[in-house]
Amino acid sequence: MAEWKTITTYSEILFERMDHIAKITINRPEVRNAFTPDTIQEMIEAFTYCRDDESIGVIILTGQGDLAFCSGGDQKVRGNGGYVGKDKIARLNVLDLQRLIRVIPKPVIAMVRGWSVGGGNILQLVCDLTIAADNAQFMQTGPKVGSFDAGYGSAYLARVIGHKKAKEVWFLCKPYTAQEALEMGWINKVVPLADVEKETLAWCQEILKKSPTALRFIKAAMNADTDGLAGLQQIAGDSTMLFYESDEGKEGRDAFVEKREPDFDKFPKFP
Ligand code: S0N
Repeated sequence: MAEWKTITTYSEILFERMDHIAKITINRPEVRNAFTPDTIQEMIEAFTYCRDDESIGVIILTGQGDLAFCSGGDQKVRGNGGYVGKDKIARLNVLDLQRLIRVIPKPVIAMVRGWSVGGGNILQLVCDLTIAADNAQFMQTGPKVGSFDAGYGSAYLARVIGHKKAKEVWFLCKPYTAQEALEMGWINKVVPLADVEKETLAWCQEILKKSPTALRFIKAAMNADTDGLAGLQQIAGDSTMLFYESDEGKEGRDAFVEKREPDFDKFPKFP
């Protein structure tokens, strides 16, 4: 088994790395890795670290133990306007985390063992890829427990598995096996429970051999198709980043700083 090293110690998640791979583990197995606003805040901090660290190329999101990836929002801390953490403010900050996973310009892989339920299953959905153990089960419970995700959890789910299936998932609230989820295109691969981390790491190693800029643009392009102007903003920002690195981009900056007219004539006008 791989040697993981702690990056930062948190109270509700584990945050580790191995070379260029980061792993974020929801660490509340006693409640099937249900999340509180504090769990989410810790995950936001860990994902932000991964985004900023140039040496991290791929991120794994998982849950502690074999019984659950995540069982969604912790119903025992659900207040009247959201989930209540240490600061006593009712929040739905999992929505901020969903956006962060979408915009982080590096592949994020959900590694699912056991239950993937409710808001936890939406986190799995918004990850770029999902590798599941053969004991994984996928389920939405919102209409049973008085909640729903009408954003990525519904509209994006319909894009991924189709409208009829997405409605079935939400209207019936029944569990689907890993094999059924695979057949729906909800996840990428099913492997025996004992092999799930080995397989996930093998996918990470393959991804790490690829051009990070190419991966960044592919992820942004696929998200732009579903995220409207926010998706366009992401891919436009990525293009600006590349342009800033070019001699043509630098000429504009340098001319301003040197108080002279820019000389853009020397740059090719490609067809
Ligand atoms: C996960 C299930 C199927 C596991 O069943 P199993 O293995 O039989 O275990 P249990 O005995 O049921 O559970 C073991 C212990 O864990 C506690 N527990 C489990 N899940 C939760 C939970 N979500 N919150 C709090 N505690 C949980 C059990 O209570 C038990 O502890 P004890 O023995 O002490 O009672 C099964 O447990 C299950 O069905 N769990 C509930 C799943 C669920 O309904 N989740 C919530 C769904 N809703 C959301 O997630 C909303 C998310 C959200 O925040 C949101 C907000 C706005 C917009 C979008 C979203 C979004 O969806 O993302």
